[in-house]
Amino acid sequence: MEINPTLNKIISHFLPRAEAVVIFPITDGLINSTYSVEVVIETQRKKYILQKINTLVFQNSKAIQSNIVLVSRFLKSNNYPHPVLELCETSEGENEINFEGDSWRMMAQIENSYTINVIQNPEQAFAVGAFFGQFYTFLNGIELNPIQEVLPHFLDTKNRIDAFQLALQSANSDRLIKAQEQIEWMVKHQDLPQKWMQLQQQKELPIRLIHADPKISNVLFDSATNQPKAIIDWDTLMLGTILYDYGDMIRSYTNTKSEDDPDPEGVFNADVYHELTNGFLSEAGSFLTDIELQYLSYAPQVIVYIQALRFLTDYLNGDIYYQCNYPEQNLNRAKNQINLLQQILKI
Ligand code: GN1
Ligand code: MG
Repeated sequence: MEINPTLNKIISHFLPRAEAVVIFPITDGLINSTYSVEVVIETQRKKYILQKINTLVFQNSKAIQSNIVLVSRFLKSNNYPHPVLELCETSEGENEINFEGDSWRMMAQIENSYTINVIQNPEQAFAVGAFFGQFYTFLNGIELNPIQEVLPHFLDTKNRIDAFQLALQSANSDRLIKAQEQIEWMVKHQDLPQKWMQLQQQKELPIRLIHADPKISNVLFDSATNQPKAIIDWDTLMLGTILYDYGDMIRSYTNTKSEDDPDPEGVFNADVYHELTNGFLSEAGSFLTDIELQYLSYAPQVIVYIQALRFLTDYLNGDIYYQCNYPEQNLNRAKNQINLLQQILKI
């Protein structure tokens, strides 16, 4: 295999004695650029993940690596029974390098595993819900102060709504026309996140360490047992309400279609909704407080609404945030989220 010389140079900063033998891109993520790398070190073959961090999104990327190291250490020292992320270090002890203006990092690949983009059945939803519940149970004791803020305003709903309003004002007429139906739907339902914003402003929900991107493609499954094996993509580890994560799990796992499929037919799996919730509560139910339980079913509505708003905003802005493979992908993503939300609102 022809190895890209630039990637090879970057790899050599982390693994000076390794020879890269196989490199291919992994295109699931919407933000960073990711590669699977197989190297030979002396006679041993080993697999890694190499990533170029999107520094337009993650302006303080060093904070990400610092959080990952803290959380990995904490989980290991508390005997968390699953693999954690292990970042590579350069000879200077850095977990990230700057190469020609870009930030790169590498980590060991968690082998004998695979990812999926759609949950296969309600039992699997229960298993993943419980797996995340266990992750939060272990994270419960971590000291929150040293966790750095990676994405200011990420959870700030008002900020998302303001960004949408701005996009409406600056979008070109072609996109405004194509997205008219979705814009109208979002505006008509603008009261939906109001209570959530009030809870945020009044700081009523407990602050915990959350993953903030628990979508299904961020779970590795074991190739032998087909059970959840590891949670990946810790870039958005941050302090916030656990209801955000629960809502995002419902958003991602109940969706029977890919995130850019605009077809409303059968988009929502209600059995997955219930089993995911049962699985999550089987582990996290013991520490959730009354107010968290009170707003549990409200969270998915808000999180899906906000995700639809984010995709629509990016479409109106000309696709500057999410990676797109074809022109109307962000609009299709927004349609998919709205279709899903229409069903979630009937629950
Ligand atoms: C982005 O690219 P990925 O999988 O890390 C986004 C999430 C969205 C998700 C939607 C930092 O996640 O917030 O929910 O796309 N991450 C960021 O698929 O914006
Ligand atoms: Mg992510």
